[in-house]
Amino acid sequence: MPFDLSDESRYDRTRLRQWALGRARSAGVDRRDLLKLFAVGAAAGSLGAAAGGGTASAAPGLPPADPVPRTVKPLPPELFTLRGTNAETNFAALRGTGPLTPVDRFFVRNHTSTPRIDAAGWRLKVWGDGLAGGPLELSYERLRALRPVERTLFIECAGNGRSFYTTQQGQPVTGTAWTLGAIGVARWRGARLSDVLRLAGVTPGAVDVLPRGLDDEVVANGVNLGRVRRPLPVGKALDDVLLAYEMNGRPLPPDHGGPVRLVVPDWVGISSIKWVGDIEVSGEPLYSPWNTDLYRLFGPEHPAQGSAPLTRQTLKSAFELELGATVPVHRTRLLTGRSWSAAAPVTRIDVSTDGGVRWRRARLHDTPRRGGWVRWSLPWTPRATGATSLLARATDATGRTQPDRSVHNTQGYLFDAVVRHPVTVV
Ligand SMILES: Nc1nc2c(c(=O)[nH]1)N[C@H]1C(S)=C(S)[C@@H](COP(=O)(O)O)O[C@H]1N2
Ligand SMILES: [Mo]
Repeated sequence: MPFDLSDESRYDRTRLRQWALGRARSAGVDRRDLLKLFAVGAAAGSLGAAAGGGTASAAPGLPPADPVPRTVKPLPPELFTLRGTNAETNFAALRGTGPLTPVDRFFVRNHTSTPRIDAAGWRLKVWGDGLAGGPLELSYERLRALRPVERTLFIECAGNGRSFYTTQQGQPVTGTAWTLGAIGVARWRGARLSDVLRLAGVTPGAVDVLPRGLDDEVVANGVNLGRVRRPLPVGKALDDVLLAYEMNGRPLPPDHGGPVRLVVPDWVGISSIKWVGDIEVSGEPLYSPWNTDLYRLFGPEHPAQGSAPLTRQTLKSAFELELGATVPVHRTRLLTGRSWSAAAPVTRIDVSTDGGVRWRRARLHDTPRRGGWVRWSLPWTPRATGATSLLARATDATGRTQPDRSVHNTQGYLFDAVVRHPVTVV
């Protein structure tokens, strides 16, 4: 292998250099189109909103209709908050549920809409110049016949918590205005991507692996970005990535990528391509909009040409309570919540019920484990009426603690600061 791209910081540096030199090949989108798109995107405000509604056409002369989620499962308002083509899990609806997010309340992030794909007719095609031979085609049955693995892992959108850049830090960002519910934890069962790549004859010269979804092409501001796809460095692809066909013990449901999706542990949600139809294995670096202009960090606090493509998620905490909840004074209630980190198990959660003056340690309800979250609780008896903020601050086994402020980026990714959760005591 020319570079060891399994080392994330090494990967970042290598890729940055390749961008600077303009060496990475554009996978299907003209570079000038992308530049045009992002010029338009900046003027129009949010690419996230535009990309979401891009395929919904309106009558000539009329503004496009507001996009809505087009899912198979119902999205009742008790469980979800709808945001464009997406549905955010209401954290309050997780109260009393176990360590896995039930499928009926797992968030949905769709660039367009959920396709219906029949498992019996589905094929996975693995192809490209990073293979020793010709393409490999696998049926659902053949994939299921490979050695299965099961893992409990979260999938979290890179933009989870984005709205707090604006509401808490006063900073503008583009994209879906998630609060903290663009995350879910599930038990995934599937084949190892590494087994499939070896079966396909991956060579030592392979550099990037590009899975592509079978959902509709994404059109944003009149530019067709093609199907959703984002290259993975071959080191990650051969390490711990799953081709999942079950979620929480049942066949993978349509809204979460059924019949088969990638699950890329710890990495930003966009890596975990749903409804995967083909995988290109390339001997040279690959581009897609999702690793060039999207899912990188831009802004004054980042390198002039932007950061390297995002890899790992960050560290967060959320209360299982509505934002702006009303709670009765002098009555003891059990505050509950969840914390998670992509770097290491979360080992400690400190909670403040007075806007951050005093802190108490919460009780953990799960054994801290990498890739999952821990549930925690703390009793609280409000003593005075009025507005206050609840804060939860997680620390993981690497010693990393949620900061008071997140470093801003224009697209609002990787929010990691302690959220000030407003409540009113009456
Ligand atoms: N094919 C395809 N894969 C996709 C997406 C998509 O729109 N199409 N969205 C991505 C994003 S941005 C996220 S955060 C996760 C969301 O997974 P979920 O909808 O199962 O929660 O899927 C990723 N995989
Ligand atoms: Mo995402």
